[in-house]
Amino acid sequence: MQKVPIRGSLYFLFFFLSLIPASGQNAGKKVTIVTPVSAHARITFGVEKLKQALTRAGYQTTVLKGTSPAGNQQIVIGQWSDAVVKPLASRYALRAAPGAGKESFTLRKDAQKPLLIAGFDASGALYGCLEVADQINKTGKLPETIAMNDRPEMVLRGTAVGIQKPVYLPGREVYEYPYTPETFPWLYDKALWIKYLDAMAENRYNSLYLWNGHPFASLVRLKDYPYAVEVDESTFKKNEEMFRFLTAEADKRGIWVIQMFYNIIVSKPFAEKHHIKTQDRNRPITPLIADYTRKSIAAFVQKYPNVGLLITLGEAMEGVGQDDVDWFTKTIIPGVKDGLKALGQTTEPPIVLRAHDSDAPRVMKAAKPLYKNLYTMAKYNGEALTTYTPRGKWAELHRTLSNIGTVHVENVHILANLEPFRYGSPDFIQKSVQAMHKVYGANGLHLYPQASYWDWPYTADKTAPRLLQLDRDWIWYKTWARYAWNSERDRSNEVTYWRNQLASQYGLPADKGKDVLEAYEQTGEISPKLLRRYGITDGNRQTLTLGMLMPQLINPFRYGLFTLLYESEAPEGEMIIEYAEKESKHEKHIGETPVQIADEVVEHGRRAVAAIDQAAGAVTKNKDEFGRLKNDIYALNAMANFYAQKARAALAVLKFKYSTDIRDLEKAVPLLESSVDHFTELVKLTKDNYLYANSMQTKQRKIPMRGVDGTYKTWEEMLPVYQKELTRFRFVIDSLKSAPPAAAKQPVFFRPATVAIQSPNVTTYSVEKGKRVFSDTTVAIEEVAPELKNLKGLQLAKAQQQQERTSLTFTASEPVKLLVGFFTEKNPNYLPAPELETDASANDYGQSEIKISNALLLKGFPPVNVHAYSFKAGTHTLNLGKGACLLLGFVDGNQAIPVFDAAGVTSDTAGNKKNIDWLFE
Ligand code: GTR
Repeated sequence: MQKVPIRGSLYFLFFFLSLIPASGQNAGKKVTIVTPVSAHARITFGVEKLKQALTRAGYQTTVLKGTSPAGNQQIVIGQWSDAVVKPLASRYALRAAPGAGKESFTLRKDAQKPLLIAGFDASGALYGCLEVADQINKTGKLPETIAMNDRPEMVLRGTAVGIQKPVYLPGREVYEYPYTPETFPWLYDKALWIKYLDAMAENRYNSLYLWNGHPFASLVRLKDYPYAVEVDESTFKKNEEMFRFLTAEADKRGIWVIQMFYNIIVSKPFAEKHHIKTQDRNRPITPLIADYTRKSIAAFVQKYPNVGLLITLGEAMEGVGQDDVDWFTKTIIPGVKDGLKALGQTTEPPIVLRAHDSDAPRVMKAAKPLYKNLYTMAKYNGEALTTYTPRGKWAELHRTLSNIGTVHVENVHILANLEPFRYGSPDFIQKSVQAMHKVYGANGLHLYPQASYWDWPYTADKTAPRLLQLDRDWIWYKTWARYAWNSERDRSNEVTYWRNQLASQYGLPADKGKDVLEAYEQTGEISPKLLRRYGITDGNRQTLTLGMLMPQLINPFRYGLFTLLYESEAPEGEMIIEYAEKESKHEKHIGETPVQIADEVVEHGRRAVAAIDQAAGAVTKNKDEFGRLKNDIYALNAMANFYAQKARAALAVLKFKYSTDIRDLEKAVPLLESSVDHFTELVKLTKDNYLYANSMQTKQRKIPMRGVDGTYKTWEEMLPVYQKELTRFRFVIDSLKSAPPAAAKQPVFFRPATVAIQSPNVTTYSVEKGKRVFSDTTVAIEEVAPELKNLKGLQLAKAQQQQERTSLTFTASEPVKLLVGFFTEKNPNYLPAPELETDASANDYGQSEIKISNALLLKGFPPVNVHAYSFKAGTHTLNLGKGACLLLGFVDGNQAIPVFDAAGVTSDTAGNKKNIDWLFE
């Protein structure tokens, strides 16, 4: 797999196809298919598909191997270099077209002459066969004449399947899912795999990525670490059999299987034996885990030499840094090479490096001299679909990776803002693929399921039996594949193409097919626009379709706003808070505004509903599914209206923040009421139709509500929260009107807890104005939220924190919470705050959310946000990363830590000047 020098779009040198109208008169007509003597499995597979199409059209087929063609009802199939192909190719005066490359093919038939299907390679010949089979299926007969060259634009066109679950397994951490029939019955379902692989081939996908934390201990046994295997003997055998079956069937269809894994995770029995954790975000590389991993990879490559590897250096490994480089170049690549050496093989399997939570350009620089078959991958729009005009820092990273000279693959990752509704806007997707090429310089696609990634193979629809994603989301797979093959297709032809697809799907006349397309394309704008203009994050800690709380709209920084969403994954524009601030200062607005988006999404919803209603009466096929699609369109319309009204209410409320005029608040009331009405409608539409909104049902889920124990995953559960917000808001307005603003709320002081600290040796300080926070500088507290005043902070050396990770070992006789202060600036000198976008373990101690924003000010430092880490009674070692942070002391574990913004209490310089969240909570 190498980079193809010329793009497919340029390669459409000529294409014409003339077809005599289908006569239905093929019965009894004989066709001979001629293939090379020893044809590649892909060619045999292509021939099989072609034969099926011919038989369906009434032809009698015979397959001959290696015989020269005679007579016109012949199809000759092979690679350009095959002996069977050469004579016919020279009869047509054809050879591989200039620039023809991997996976390319040529079809040629003149009237009364044989049909030639010539591939650059076995995949090309396979795609040639599939193309002819498609033509026969469409027209009911073999074309009389044909002249066509084609090849894909993108080098890698892949889909992902998560061998993961919506919840953690008992006693396990994130991503730790051994391959067993109990956990993944579908993984051993061969018929399901065949169905999936056939659909992939139909869409010309050529790579299948399997995602898992640590697959090796389910698939290989190591001489030096036999105890690391984490499945029983019979499961181990089943896994070997399943993997062999899958890779062989994939290969027939021109598909590479690529196994993904996270670093550094070790198997549970291995961890237990060596008294280490299975994963530890802040663990440095040790010789033991390096040796174990290297040997695991070597054994895997030796056993499955045709399987590629997708590497995630981030997540379970110490953040961005030299460790990433070392791990990739000294453990992973040598592991692959050891495996090849043991096999006596030199063909390097592909290694794809993810730019996730690691400095991929730096790692690639070190790795390129060591290994040839390298690729890079980065998320297209984070864990969402937001824009086809990506820009900023994130686009820079993609371009840097594309410019390395290896192929860069675009990862359409979890679609956290689309779940669980149907999505299939050809227009949005075509433009996105164009952006992948033009803005990012990429030449590969890696596509996640459209929804329910963590719940593969099922969708979230409440049906019995449950629907398969593969069936329900056919249009998702088809659109991306179509444009990955060729993104420069003419829009008006595309409208015709999709109109016909949808008409045939639902047994509709063409014009009604166009209505369905319109409904898809109108709704296709709603979730992307909403997230990029109102959202907190592009990550899957936010479920957009469940709505957002008012404080999340008016004070997004409190919720760990992921600013990259606005800076890189949205067109230039303004957030709700920026818009309001500019309004108050009478400044000019720039780019896409929240007000504009509120109007636009309502209009998209209106048009989508009108379009789907127009088609509804004419549906003759797949009626149940059409009903569900229609319901989704209605749901998206309700959601668009909910957000529009709530955003308008938020702007009115923010106006009050600047004007302090209660009339501004009163204007927000009917808007907020209306948003709750639309949400009530959304509840009605989803209650009997969906099991959940989001497939990740773990503690990483944060927005709109915490997802502890699988709660707050339906609209029904969210409605009372929005109703309560409204009730509170009305009440506060009444109180403001009837009485002057109440005296400031009395702070609730934290109750300090006593623990025995084993290491390091520290002195403590009272968390009060004037006290020194570090042992090696004179920096003292300038301002602090009074709630903290009884706590005893731990004085650490700042310089040491910046050089080594901060580690604390202590014993608590009762449950405790440790309050940790993070500086609110991304800077290598400061310990990064827990970030679920790049670290799925960032909530293991319940620490991911900001408890007190702007809690503390030190001179010359950015404001400090406080997070809380919870511990049971016992002895613990907490490993934080490198960088300065404040350990502000232990609090009684039974005391609830309220979430609030101390800005204003501390100082006006603390970022978000005046807090008005109390209007709603
Ligand atoms: C995280 C996300 C995970 C996973 C991961 C990754 O931020 O929460 O679910 O998708 O990113 O990219 O591997």
